Amino acid sequence: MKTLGEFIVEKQAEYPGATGELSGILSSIRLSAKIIHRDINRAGLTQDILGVSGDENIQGETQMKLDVFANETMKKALIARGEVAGFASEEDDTFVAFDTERGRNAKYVLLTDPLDGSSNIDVNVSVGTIFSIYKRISPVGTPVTLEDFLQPGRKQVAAGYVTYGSSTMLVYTTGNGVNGFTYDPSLGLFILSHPNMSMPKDGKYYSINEGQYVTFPMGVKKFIKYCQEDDLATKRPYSSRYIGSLVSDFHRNLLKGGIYIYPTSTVYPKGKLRLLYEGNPMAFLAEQAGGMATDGVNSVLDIIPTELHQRIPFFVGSTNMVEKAKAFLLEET
Ligand code: AHM
Ligand code: MG
Repeated sequence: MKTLGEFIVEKQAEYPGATGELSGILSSIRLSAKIIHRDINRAGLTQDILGVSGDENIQGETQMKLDVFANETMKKALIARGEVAGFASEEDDTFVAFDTERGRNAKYVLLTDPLDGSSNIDVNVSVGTIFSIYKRISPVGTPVTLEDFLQPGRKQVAAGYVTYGSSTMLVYTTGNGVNGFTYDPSLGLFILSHPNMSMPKDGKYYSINEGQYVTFPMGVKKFIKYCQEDDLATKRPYSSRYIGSLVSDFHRNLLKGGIYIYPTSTVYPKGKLRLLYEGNPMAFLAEQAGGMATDGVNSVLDIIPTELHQRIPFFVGSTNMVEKAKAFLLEET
């Protein structure tokens, strides 16, 4: 039985020059995950957690109380430990530079969607936390700048998510495979339960908000029809599964094989999901597990970001399914 803490120490020892900063960040994320887990589990018992906060985020989306709480939890855990130089979140207007001596001298920045799938909170359905870590570009010793956050996903040093589902799991990569840890609340420990996770090349699930069908581009409509057709060789029809929480849908597809899609639509002409907080970390995990992620044309990890809250169309999952979806899109252009 190996704990996340032991695993982090073991991995750090494989890099003799490592300063332990990345390990420190992962420990802060582990702590945030435990706090968010605790509060989500009690959500039905307290009005402090359920419902809307009364505010909107920069993208005009209603913030839930738990969105705000999870964002503050992540920020505080990282500030308290002084492990990162800066922080950017889906819930904040702009990035935060941790302008203390420790912050200025830190090497990494962290980006997060602190509570993904917030529409699920009030109905007791799974939600998640997503994180993405880069080495800063600006000189150590100075406050971080916007360019530190606008790096292509290919440059990520680590990325992962926490899924608060029937059990809570933390899944992450540092570019050397993907490992999953299940939380044992009685011990307060994450235990390595899913070493070297690998996404099946073919899957049986497609995850998309089909209620929005009429708003989708023709290539996506045709791919949905393809998923529904009978074919023995490819084991179609595939089953439709859509939780409405990227983390949970991705997690199922990672384990069982499948594709998650949030395309462009007449409602979201640029797509809904955010490149930096959702697209890049999930794309990094997918590729590390043998899957793939595209915006329909390019690999998500190769996109050069131009703004913090940039949105993209997102296709992620089992390689053969994503390739097939891409082919349908290409045919229609
Ligand atoms: P959020 O980060 O504000 O929760 O939004 C992202 C979520 C994804 O997790 C989920 O797959 C999608 O938005 C659901 O959107 P929709 O209700 O339009 O299908
Ligand atoms: Mg999200």
